Amino acid sequence: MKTPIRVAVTGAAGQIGYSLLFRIASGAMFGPDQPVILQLIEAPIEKALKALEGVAMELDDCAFPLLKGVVQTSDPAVGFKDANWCLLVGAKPRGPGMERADLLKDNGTIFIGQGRLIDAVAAADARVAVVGNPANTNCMIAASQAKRLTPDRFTAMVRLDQNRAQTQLAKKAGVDLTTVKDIFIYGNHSPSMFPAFAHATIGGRPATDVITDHAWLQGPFCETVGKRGGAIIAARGLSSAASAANALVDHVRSLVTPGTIHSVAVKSDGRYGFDANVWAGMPVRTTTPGSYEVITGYAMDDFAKSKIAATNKELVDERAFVAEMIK
Ligand code: NAX
Repeated sequence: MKTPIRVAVTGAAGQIGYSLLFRIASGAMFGPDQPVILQLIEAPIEKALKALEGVAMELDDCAFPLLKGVVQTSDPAVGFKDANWCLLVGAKPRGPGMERADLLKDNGTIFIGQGRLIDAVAAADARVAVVGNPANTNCMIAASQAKRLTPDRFTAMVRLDQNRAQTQLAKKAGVDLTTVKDIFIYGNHSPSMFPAFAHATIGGRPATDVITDHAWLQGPFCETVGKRGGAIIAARGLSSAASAANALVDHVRSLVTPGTIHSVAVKSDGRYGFDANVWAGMPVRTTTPGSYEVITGYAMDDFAKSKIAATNKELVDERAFVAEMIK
């Protein structure tokens, strides 16, 4: 039996948490022979902590063979202690009439604290995956506080966008979605993101040869993927949760599986036209479990360049809003 890995999850009693924890405990994230200890962190709010108790009871009731312990806490110093993976799902939602700048600052405060604590108490091999929005900038903020853990340990999730894009291409082409490969998300996890269809393949052929309606690719396809979160809220009355949890399972599973090529928001070093030091979605190849290299060399045409410039501008603007906080 392998040594259990410790997985800290913030926002554990929230919507995404409720879909996510059972998948982790069942082995979907780290594999069928990897035991886990869940370290569940909630905001210090009575209702949230009570709900967390209920979630922990349900985890018990599943009798998952791989689940070797559950910690429930509102103290992140306890929750992140010795964690090998820190999944930062909890965040303050945007309230009615709230300005984006205020949302960025409120969440900035949370992610500064969490970044510092993770750096101080998490395991030496700790990896961090940020889901709570604005995910890219929250990730940058958390990483900015780390002295021990290098910036490559901090990733933000754009996998839900990749999964959405893959399905949309398959539906348009009328093919099984497993035949759609190499569709990567560039930039921010927001409607400005760019799903780079020109590099995708369908059944081994360029997606742009299979889908000849290029106006659809440039227009409705990009828009549908970018605004899918809003469409789900409009239909369900709640934001994406099961699909977001599933995407986080995919994000981490891909990051622990060498050879996998997938979209991850990582620290930019200026590649693909992104400003250095923003966290931007781009294609990576997992090298060793938890580590990756950015795939370089995808050529961008004028359309792609203009989309990347727009999403990069949004990331740079977000960074400007929180610049004072992360000095
Ligand atoms: P919920 O509001 O259902 O749950 C969030 C939970 O986080 C709550 O239980 C809350 O008490 C807790 N929380 C808040 N601050 C906390 C803190 N400082 N420490 C620990 N826990 C804290 O939201 P849910 O639907 O689960 O979504 C969570 C986050 O994911 C949101 O920020 C959401 O915008 C974001 N999303 C990101 C996606 C992505 O692809 N990157 C897609 C889905 C989702 O919209």
